[in-house]
Amino acid sequence: MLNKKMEDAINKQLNAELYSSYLYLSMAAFFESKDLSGFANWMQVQAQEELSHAMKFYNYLVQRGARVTLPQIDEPPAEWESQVAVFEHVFEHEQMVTGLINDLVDLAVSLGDHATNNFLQWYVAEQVEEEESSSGVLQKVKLAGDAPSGLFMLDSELGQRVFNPPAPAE
Ligand code: OFO
Repeated sequence: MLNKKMEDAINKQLNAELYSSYLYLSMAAFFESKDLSGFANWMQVQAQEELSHAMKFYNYLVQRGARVTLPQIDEPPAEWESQVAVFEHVFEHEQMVTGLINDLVDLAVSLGDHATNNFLQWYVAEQVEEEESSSGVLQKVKLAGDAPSGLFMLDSELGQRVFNPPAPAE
């Protein structure tokens, strides 16, 4: 049985993961409007990943006999000044999410909830990857600048990304 504070905090994080998915889908739509379909593909995959992060929290709550709650998801922004501005936003957002995950771990530790602490370690590792991949793309987007050849090549590269769902046991 989960402590009520832990249950509420995980439900809040489930909502934050759904917001992340919504944010990245909005970024995908933004890139579609700029005819950058590879950039849009990268964001669509990112949105799918976030949905899978949300579902892991959903399934954990169910597994622990807790109640899933689904409050409203905030509306994400729809416009950015440039490609660089979008990826700066992604990197900042992921750093913020890392902070949220760390806060959840702190709560689990303070409650002596070893099972939830163990479950959250997947997210701790995932956030290292999330920050690495978003800062990696940010650097490339900065390098490409507004040069059409650089943008074209990067768009092709980002168009290759595919969604790999986490294994059910993960
Ligand atoms: Fe769920 O990791 Fe990004 O936000």
